[in-house]
Parts: sequence; structure tokens; C-alpha cells
Amino acid sequence: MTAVEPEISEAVLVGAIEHDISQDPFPIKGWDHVTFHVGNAKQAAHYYSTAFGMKLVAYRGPEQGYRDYAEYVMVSGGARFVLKGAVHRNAPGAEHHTIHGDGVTDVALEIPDVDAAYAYAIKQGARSHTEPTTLKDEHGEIRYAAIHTYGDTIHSLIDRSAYSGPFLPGFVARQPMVERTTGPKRYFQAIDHVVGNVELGKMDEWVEFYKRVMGFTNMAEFVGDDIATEYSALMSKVVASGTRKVKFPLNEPAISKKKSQIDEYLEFYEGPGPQHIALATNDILASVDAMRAAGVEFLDTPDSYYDDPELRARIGEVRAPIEELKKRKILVDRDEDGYLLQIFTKPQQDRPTFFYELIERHGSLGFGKGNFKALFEAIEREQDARGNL
Ligand code: TYF
Ligand code: FE
Repeated sequence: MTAVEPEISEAVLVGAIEHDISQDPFPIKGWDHVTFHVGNAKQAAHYYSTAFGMKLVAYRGPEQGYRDYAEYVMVSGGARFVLKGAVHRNAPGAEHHTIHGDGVTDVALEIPDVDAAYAYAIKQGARSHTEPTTLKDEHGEIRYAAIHTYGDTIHSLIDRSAYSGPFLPGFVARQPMVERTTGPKRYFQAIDHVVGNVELGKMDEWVEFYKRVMGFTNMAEFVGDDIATEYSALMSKVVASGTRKVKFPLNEPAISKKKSQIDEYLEFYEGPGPQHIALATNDILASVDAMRAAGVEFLDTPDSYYDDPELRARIGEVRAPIEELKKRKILVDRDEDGYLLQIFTKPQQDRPTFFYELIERHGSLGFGKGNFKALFEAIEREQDARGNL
């Protein structure tokens, strides 16, 4: 018997809207991939295979005459991650890992016209990383450029419309590392949003950057002074592309009684960088079960969250019994458009820096604002356990 996956479009999964990108100053098709620099890409590929249910599809390394790195390309539905590990200390860019530890180096975007988008970004004040260039092999060609964003993070701009290879020129196809026999076919289908942590007082500058350079607009959801001083210890605003497929919440620390979780990140990451990626799933219960069984740790939510009559009244009917959500510590939030289910992992490396969110949207275009209190209290308990009082 083969499991039948529900027919559900990626746009619905990630809360995208009908929108003609040809009218945008910086047209974006969607996410291309996210690159992680890690200490051991071979072992990371195994973790993403077993614990995140991803499939290894492509590789390049010394065997291909690529002397500096081994890179493993993992996919789950429309989401693509590249795990990159240096094979010697002088690999160009290897200092990223020395300074920041395991983390995201590149949030790459698929762009219909790389030259036009790059020229617009530079005119609007973006800092160049790589000028437009053509990469080719026997599978065709890619138009490529890259710009800098916050910290040591870049946005690669990729037009892959004339390319049919397994990833980018130079990569070879690879068979999956692990044949899974349990769990859902995919644990997630798409990237929903990528969040950046920036320094105190810089959030608005980066919001303006994405508006000016990529023509993004603000989404309604934000965490202002009121919420920040009460419990969150962060300020947050969200910018999004025209289709809302690409969404970038931006956080900065706020003054609070304890050290802000954003300050803790900035200290351990040694600067601004990507804080979390939200992965869109069409069955968060099955995904959480499979990931927990494989050893992924999620933030705890107290039972009182689910027993709160105010919350029960506000969220109304959702697709699963509250008891099933409570068992798994899955959070619920509802707004005028619908509701969402979400859960957050603990940090994914020894440093308390990068983590994941799983999100199942049912109409809501938000980010779980109603859960901020419960979420930030859970994060503070973890901070306390690390001795950050
Ligand atoms: O992406 C967001 O904005 C939500 C909220 O440490 C959030 O997921 C903000 C900060 C944080 C965890 C979640
Ligand atoms: Fe999020």
C-alpha cells in the first residue's frame, strides 16, 4: 500500500496570495534553497535524513574536483537545504563556521531575471557579494548573483529556468542516504518563513532594507513596545514579497529583567543571523510524532496552556482534539482569516542559536502572535536551564 498525500498546494500551505510578480520592482518566484555551514556535513545529512525525513538528492565534493567543501543537497517537498562542511582550514569562507558555529549562510531566492533584480538591489543600496555570472554544465545553465544581508548572511539570486540538473552546475545526483520505512512520506512540504535576529535598534533599518532593496511590504503582525516590555524581550516586524511566499520576520532585543533571548543569540552567534526557519507541514501531529521518535527535542508547553478557558474560547474548533495537541505540546492561534498550529524545536546545535518551527496553516496568514506569551515563557525556562538568570 502506498500512502496518498493530500492534494494541497504549496501556496495554501505557506499562506501565499494571488499576485502578479511582473509588477514588482524585484520579482521573486520563491525560495530556492537555504545553505548551512556545519562542522560535519556528512553527519548533518544523516540527521536531516533520519530526524527531518529529508531526502539526499545531490552532492559535490573533492570527488568532483571541488577541493574546499563537501556539500549535501537535501529536499522535502519544495524545501531544499544545502549542508556545507569545509574539508580543510583554508577553504574560502570557512571562517563563517569558526566564528558562528553551525548556522545559515545563505537564504537563496529563485529569481526570474537575475540581472535586473541584482541591478535594482545594488541601485537601492544593497552590498554586492557576487556580480551576475553564468554557471554551466551538461545539464544547462544557471544565471547567478548574490547580495549581502544582515550579519555574515547572503541572499543568492538564482534563475534555474534553463537548467535541468540535480541542483547547480558541478553537483552530481545522489541516492537517498536512508530508506525510511516509518513516518509520513514527508515531514514538511515547504519553507514558510525565515527569521533574522539583528542588533538592538537595527530592526527598522533591516525592515527598510527589504522594502527598499526587494520591494517587500510590511505584514500586519508585529511585536511592539507594549508586548516587548511585558514578557517577550524582543521587538519584531514582518516583511514579505508580493506573493507572501517569502516572509522575513526581523527581531531585535528589547530591554527586560532577564537577558533577552535575542541577546543570547547575538552573543553565541557572535552577531546577527538567521534565528529560525518555519517549515510548513500539512500534518503537524504526524510530523511531530515522527521527529520526536527520531530524537528531535521540542519546547515544552505547560498543560495550563490547553486548560485556559480563554484560549479554548478564542481558538474554537480546530481539526484535531485539543487533547491530541496537548499531548504533543502543539500551540494554536486564531485570527480573522483562520487558524494555525505551530511548535518550536530546541536549538539545533550546541550553541543556543538556530532552531526550527513547524507550522500548519488553516487560513491564518499570521505567525502565532497569540502564542507569544506561552512561547517566550518556554524559551525563558530553557535560558534559565543554561544558567542565564
Ligand atoms: O516567526 C515569528 O515571528 C514567530 C514568533 O524566538 C517568534 O514564530 C518570534 C521569536 C521567537 C520565536 C518565535
Ligand atoms: Fe516563526
